[in-house]
Amino acid sequence: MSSEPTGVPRNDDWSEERAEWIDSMAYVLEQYGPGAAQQLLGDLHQFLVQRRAAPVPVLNTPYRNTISVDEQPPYPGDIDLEERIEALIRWNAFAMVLRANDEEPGLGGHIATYSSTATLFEVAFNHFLQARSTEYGGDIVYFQAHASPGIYARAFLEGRLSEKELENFRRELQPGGGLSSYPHPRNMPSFWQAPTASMGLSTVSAIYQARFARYLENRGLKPRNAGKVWAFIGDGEADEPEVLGTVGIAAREQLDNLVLVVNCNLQRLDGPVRGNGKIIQELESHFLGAGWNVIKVIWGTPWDALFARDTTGALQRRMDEVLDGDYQMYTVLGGDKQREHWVQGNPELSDLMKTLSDEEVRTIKRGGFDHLKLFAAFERAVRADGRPTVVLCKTVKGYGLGPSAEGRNTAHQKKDFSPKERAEVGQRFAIPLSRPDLESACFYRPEVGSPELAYMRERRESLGGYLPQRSDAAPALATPPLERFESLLEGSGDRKMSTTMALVRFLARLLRDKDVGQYVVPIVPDEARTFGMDGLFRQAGIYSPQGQMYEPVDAGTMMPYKESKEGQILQEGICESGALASFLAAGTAYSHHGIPTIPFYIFYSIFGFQRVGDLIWACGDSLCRGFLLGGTSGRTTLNGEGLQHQDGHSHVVASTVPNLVSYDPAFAYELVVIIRDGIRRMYEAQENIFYYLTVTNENAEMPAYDPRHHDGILKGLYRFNRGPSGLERKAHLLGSGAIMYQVLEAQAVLERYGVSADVWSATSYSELSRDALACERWNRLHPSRKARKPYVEALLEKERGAFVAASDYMAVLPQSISQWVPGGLVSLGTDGFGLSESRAQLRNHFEVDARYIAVAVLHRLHTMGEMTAKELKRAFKELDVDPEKASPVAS
Ligand SMILES: Cc1ncc(C[n+]2csc(CCOP(=O)(O)OP(=O)(O)O)c2C)c(N)n1
Ligand SMILES: [Mg+2]
Repeated sequence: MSSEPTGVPRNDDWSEERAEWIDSMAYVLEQYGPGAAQQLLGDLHQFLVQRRAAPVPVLNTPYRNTISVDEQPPYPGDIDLEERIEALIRWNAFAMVLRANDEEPGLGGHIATYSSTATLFEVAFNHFLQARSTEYGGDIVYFQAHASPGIYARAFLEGRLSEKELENFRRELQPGGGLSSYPHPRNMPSFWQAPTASMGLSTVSAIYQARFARYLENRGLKPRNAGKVWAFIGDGEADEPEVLGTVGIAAREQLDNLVLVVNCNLQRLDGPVRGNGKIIQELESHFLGAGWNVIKVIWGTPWDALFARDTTGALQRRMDEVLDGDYQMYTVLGGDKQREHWVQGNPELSDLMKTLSDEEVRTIKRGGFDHLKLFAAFERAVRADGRPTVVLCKTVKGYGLGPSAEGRNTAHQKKDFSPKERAEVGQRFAIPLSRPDLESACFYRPEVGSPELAYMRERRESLGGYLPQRSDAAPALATPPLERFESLLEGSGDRKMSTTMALVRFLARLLRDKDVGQYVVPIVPDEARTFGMDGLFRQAGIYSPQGQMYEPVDAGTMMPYKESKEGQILQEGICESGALASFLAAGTAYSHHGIPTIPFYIFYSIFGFQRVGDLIWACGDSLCRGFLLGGTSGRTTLNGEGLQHQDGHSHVVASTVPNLVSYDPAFAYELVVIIRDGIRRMYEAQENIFYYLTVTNENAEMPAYDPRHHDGILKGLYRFNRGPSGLERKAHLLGSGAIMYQVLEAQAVLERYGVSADVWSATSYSELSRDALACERWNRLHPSRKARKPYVEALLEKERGAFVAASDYMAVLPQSISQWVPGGLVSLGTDGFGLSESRAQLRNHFEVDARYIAVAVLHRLHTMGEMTAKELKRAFKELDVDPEKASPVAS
């Protein structure tokens, strides 16, 4: 393992000496074994290190299979039968994509990915992937999304999907049900375990799933009954930062329950992944560097004999130097041309390859289509001890689909197979259908009881049942009653606290709760101190599979940094993707393990939706449960941190996730009521929803809980207090989050202008507008029935006066309920980029402080004819509102 040596003598003066060294090494190897040889090399390396002459390590092994022929275990299955089964699956997968497009052109669908990865899947399905049982924890499998037709075709042969369902691939609204394009648990909740269609996310998700399984075991919530996480990904996909960016933790935490299989067909959608290089070698060095086991499956069995005769290493050298772009070319060349390119006039190579006919050269298999090689690799991977394993399998994109697809740059999207090509593919797979049936891509399933179906069934039974298969059987939890959180409900008196502080106290209490405490999983990405959560370190401990092998620097303090094997807090470091993947793992443990863990992931709110929004979308798809908590939220409430920290839009994005319920509470008791009800809905009633709540770091006196507000808090709006009586003008102020305190101040200001303003706490605009839209829809579709009334409309319809809303989020958020507010709603928000300033200055800048709220009311009253222009002008002056001030949106 060395880089290009420098200063090497040019002549061969020292060739004898070199030979002697090699001889000595050979002797040591023979006499004392490989361990001794490695030790000797290590000693030499140390010697060079001391002389500052150590070689730069290169983390690559030669371009050949990691597992040698003599290490290969015997194959436990019937390869002929497995190949026959694979051919049937390949055909049906092919037919599924073609038929969908014959019926409805433009439906899309991909066949080249599955064609490349079919044997990988089949070896895994027949011998490795295990379903959950009483004895075994069960494997969680992430399948390459674009290979889904193959998974469906297998389930069809297994009798788990009907022909009708196959016909309705990508037509999910058809009678009898259809099949989703890609793995989507939400759309096929008893089938798919995990979504994978957004590339890169499956790797980070799989890594953190594997880690979370260990967490559950270490905490005693799950028996140590094994269970692996398998992720099959593409080689092009490996360029996504979520892939290589998160592999470190897998090695650090010794996740030997994780197997990542990369289908290295050397192509992505447009063309080669690394035409000028070698993706397998590149990935090998990344993963070796990160501390993984790396198993390369490059060449098929027919090459073994050639390697055995390659005593000088000429063949290996050629394999090492040929680029992926060339290898791709070989897949489309005839045997003679391939040989020519391969040999390149080298007599040694030419001699070596003489034993193979041109046809043999052409059809010689890559490792990813060789059962023996794949079995050996997977078998080693599942035996791994102390490290995660990546298996890098060399394949061909579009394999078996004929010359118009195989290895072509256009393979990924290829669907336009002529009748002749269809028949050829069918014949290649020996499908016993008539030519017209092959041309119309009919499905084919052998008789029940046929050797193929019997074998498949026997294999799956021996592995615990069919996969993929998703379960949602988990025990329902008893929701803790509100009284358990009394101290947070009774108000803070004249002490001030923030909603973040309230949240932390709530969590501290919840962690001790007899009904749900052990299931709580606090997750934080290196921000616990920011949120004042460091007190929880000692109470709950930070999870670390190694425990704490050092004495923390703050050991003698009240809040030491306490790491522990049984620790409950997941401290993710600065990795929002990883933290969100932990949330996803903890929020789906009810499904994967039957254990209803409740994740509370608290993060800088701006680094949530816009940073890892796609993972949050995947949470929605995964039917994940739990609480996302946007900390230090509010564009003007987080003051000093500036433009890239101040979030005034996460609630707008949150409203785009259909099964996400979001709130922007102002008071501690609202937070308690909302979270408690969330636990009830998700963990007692087992609804497939999850929550997003923002909390702020502005301290304020927290009012006491009035039980009459309970339902209003949850529905999104309730009257917090009434304005003074006896005034001639009326207004209604809707406030949320920290801006509620500006609203309360504005209430007092307005009194001076003869306006009695009621204050309403708007905990959730998105819940209000979802309810209203649902009512409208129902009314539209049922014109002859008694119309339903949106909650917000029913609540406000009898009120009169000016309605003004103010929040720390974009104006569009309150605007979403305007049409159900009498006379419409004037909405003030924080549109525009944030900047560093004091809270007061920021609220002036964004025009959401008490003065601007009051002015908005007065202006609205003026347009309603209840205030003269002169009075309004005077108010502007008194409240020091500059009409020519620059707009915060543009400045
Ligand atoms: C985040 C993301 N970006 C882009 C795509 C579109 N896309 C789907 S498959 C594909 C190419 C996949 O190449 P590779 O990972 O090598 O898999 P292969 O099909 O070659 O096995 C692309 C770009 C996607 N699904 N997700
Ligand atoms: Mg690829």
